[in-house]
Amino acid sequence: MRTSVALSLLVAAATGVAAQNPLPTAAAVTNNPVGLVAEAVLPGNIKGKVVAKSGEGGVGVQFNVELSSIPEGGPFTYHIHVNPVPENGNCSATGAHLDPTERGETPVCDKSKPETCQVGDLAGKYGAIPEGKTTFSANYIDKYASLVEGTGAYFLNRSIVFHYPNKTRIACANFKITNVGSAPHPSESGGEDHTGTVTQTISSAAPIGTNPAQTTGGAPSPSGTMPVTAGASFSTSSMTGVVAALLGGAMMLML
Ligand SMILES: *[C@@H]1O[C@H](CO)[C@@H](O)[C@H](O)[C@H]1NC(C)=O
Ligand SMILES: *[C@@H]1O[C@H](CO)[C@@H](O)[C@H](O)[C@H]1NC(C)=O
Ligand SMILES: *[C@@H]1O[C@H](CO)[C@@H](O)[C@H](O)[C@H]1NC(C)=O
Ligand SMILES: [Cu+2]
Repeated sequence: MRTSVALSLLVAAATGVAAQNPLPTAAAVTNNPVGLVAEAVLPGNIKGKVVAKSGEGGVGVQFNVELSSIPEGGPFTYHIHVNPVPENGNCSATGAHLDPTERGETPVCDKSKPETCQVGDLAGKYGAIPEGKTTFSANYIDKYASLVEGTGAYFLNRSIVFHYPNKTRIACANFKITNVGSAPHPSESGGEDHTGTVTQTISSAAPIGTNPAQTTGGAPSPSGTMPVTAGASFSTSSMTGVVAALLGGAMMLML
C-alpha cells in the first residue's frame, strides 16, 4: 500500500490533481424510519428484487438481494445510481453511482473499509454476483445508505443498476416504498409508536427498466490507471512536502 500511496502522490504532484488521501468517510445513519421497507423489482434480463429496510432501531439499511435468470458471464456488479429509471426504462439515464462523499471511482472500494467506498457501491462493499451462477442472494446491513429524505445518502428516489463486467447496464429498477416507517425517536409525533403499522405504496417515475441493448457505461470510467481523483486536495501544501512526495514516489518506484 505504501507504494501505491507514494505513486498517487507522485502522479498528483506531476499532474496537479491530488488523490484524496485519506479518502473521505461516509457517516453512519442511525435515524432511519423504523419499519420502512422499499423494493426495487427487476424486469427480464435479470429477474428478482432488492428489498431495502430500516435496520433495527433505525440503524443502517438491511439489503436483501434475490436474483434469478442471471445471464452467462460475470462477475456482475450492481450499485445504487443517483437518478431514477425514466419511464422508457433507459438504464443509461440513471447517471453515476450514489456518491455523496464525492470520493470518486478510484481507488476501487476496499471492502474492509466500507465507510470509504461510494455509498452506492453495494457490489464493491458486499461482493459482486459471481461468475457462472443463475441465482444469487445476499443479505447485509449497510450503515451508510439513508432512508431519511433530504439527506445526501437518501436513495429511495434513485435506482439500482446491474452491470456486465464491461460495465454495460443489464437491468435497472426504481425503489418503491411498500411500508412507510416511523421516526426512531417518537418525541416529534407525540410519543405514539407507529412502527410497522402503516402500509402505503408510493409510486415513482417508473417501476422497472430494461436496457436498450446499447446502453453502456457504469459510472464514468477513470481516464487514467492511477488512483487519482479530481477536485480533491491533500494536506501537504508546502513545496517541501511536494518535493518530499516526489522523492518518496521516486524512491518507491526504484524498489
Ligand atoms: C438513454 O439515456 C442516455 C443518457 O441520458 C441517452 O444518451 C440516450 O439517448 C437514452 N436512450 C434512449 C433510447 O432514450
Ligand atoms: C433524491 O433525494 C435527495 C434527498 O432528499 C435529493 O438531494 C436528490 O436531489 C433527490 N434526487 C432525485 C433524483 O430526485
Ligand atoms: C458488454 O458485454 C455484453 C455481454 O457480454 C455484450 O452483450 C455487450 O455487447 C458488451 N458491450 C460492449 C460495449 O462491449
Ligand atoms: Cu452501476
